[in-house]
Amino acid sequence: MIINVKQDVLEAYRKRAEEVRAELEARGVYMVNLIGSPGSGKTLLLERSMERMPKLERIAVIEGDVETQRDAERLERFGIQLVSVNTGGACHLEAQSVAGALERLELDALELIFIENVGNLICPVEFDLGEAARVAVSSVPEGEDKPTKYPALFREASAVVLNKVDLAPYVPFDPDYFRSEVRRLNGKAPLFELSASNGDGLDPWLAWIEERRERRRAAGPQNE
Ligand SMILES: Nc1nc2c(ncn2[C@@H]2O[C@H](COP(=O)(O)OP(=O)(O)OP(=O)(O)O)[C@@H](O)[C@H]2O)c(=O)[nH]1
Ligand SMILES: [Mg+2]
Repeated sequence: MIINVKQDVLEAYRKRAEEVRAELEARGVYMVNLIGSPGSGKTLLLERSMERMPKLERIAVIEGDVETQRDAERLERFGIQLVSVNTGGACHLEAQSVAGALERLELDALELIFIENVGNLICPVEFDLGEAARVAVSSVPEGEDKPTKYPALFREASAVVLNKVDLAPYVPFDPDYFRSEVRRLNGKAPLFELSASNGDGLDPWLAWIEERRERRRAAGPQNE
């Protein structure tokens, strides 16, 4: 007898992701899954965003990393709810571990949850975590061809961030090519070109998040 373990496990993950999504929707909580290469600036984007976002007491971050709590430690100063998930080698998070992280959060207090996925452009893409939005984080020094070479992430994204625009004068990067490739792959996702380092271009990104947080909060039963 052949047992297709992989199929069963993936099916279990998919089911768990749907349960997570339904629970958060019912509670009026908006969850965002950040996916990008190691060093693309996911954590710095979160830091810069936390510096400007209102109602930090209603925000949580789930930090996915292969090892260490380093990224979670960088966010401690904001006093937000934080859970660090070490995958012990795996190159992505899956819905089971996110569900476990949610159990450690005080969900009733929350409106917005960010997941920083493990730095990787490939593995995390096929794992639905139950998020409401998936954000692809790319950056100038990675080169303009990342959407072309890793299309699945960009095709599925709810939004695309192009980070490190402050480095554009110093490294070869063709912004028009990047933009046209994002558009070719994904006609809907907004593209936010910004610098998490100096804060340039951050406002449209923050407005996009806040608009979604507010819409979800207003629809949530806890606020009726
Ligand atoms: N010049 C510049 N550097 C940046 C910018 N954003 C991030 N960095 C730097 O890039 C490096 C990596 O940033 P992180 O925020 O740690 O990247 P990450 O995506 O969280 O990395 P992993 O968690 O390892 O996947 C750090 O040295 C940051 O200071 C930016 O907008 N401009
Ligand atoms: Mg990080």
